[in-house]
Amino acid sequence: MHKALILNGPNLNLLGTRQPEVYGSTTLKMVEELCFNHGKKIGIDVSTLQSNHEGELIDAIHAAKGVQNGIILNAGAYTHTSIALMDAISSVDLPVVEVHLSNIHAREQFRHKSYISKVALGQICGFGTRSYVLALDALVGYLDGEVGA
Ligand code: CA2
Repeated sequence: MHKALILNGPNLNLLGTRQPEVYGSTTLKMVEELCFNHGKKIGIDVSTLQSNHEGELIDAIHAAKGVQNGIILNAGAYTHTSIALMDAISSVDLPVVEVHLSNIHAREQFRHKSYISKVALGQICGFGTRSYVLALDALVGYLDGEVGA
């Protein structure tokens, strides 16, 4: 059975409580449940972590090495700023699927740049909570060696 860490960054603990017009009304707990359930269906054991602290996210990426087979990462606003997170991903030999609820390319210019994309397997954005489900499918496809994944 594959193993994946779903890692969520700053402010994502507020999901479902504010700005529903941008991020929807599903809470982070509900998103995590969705991922546990979808993971069971497609053969991947899901663990979750959310942190508002860059260093904790980096520690979680380091700790995933040798334990997880991949990471689904929504780094929140650190996506657009954090060379440290990018370097952490490069330092562990793990496939990372970058996820965003919103379509960052259709939003403000400062959200168009992603440091995570430079070291990620790929990016999924704009599908709300479904972005996480699509990311799990993509990761399992990659781990199973599907052509094109
Ligand atoms: O669309 C995404 O998933 C983002 O990663 C969300 C980040 C944003 O900075 C990125 O540009 C795109 C923001 C997360 C804040 O989440 C909140 C959720 C509900 C209420 C307030 C903030």
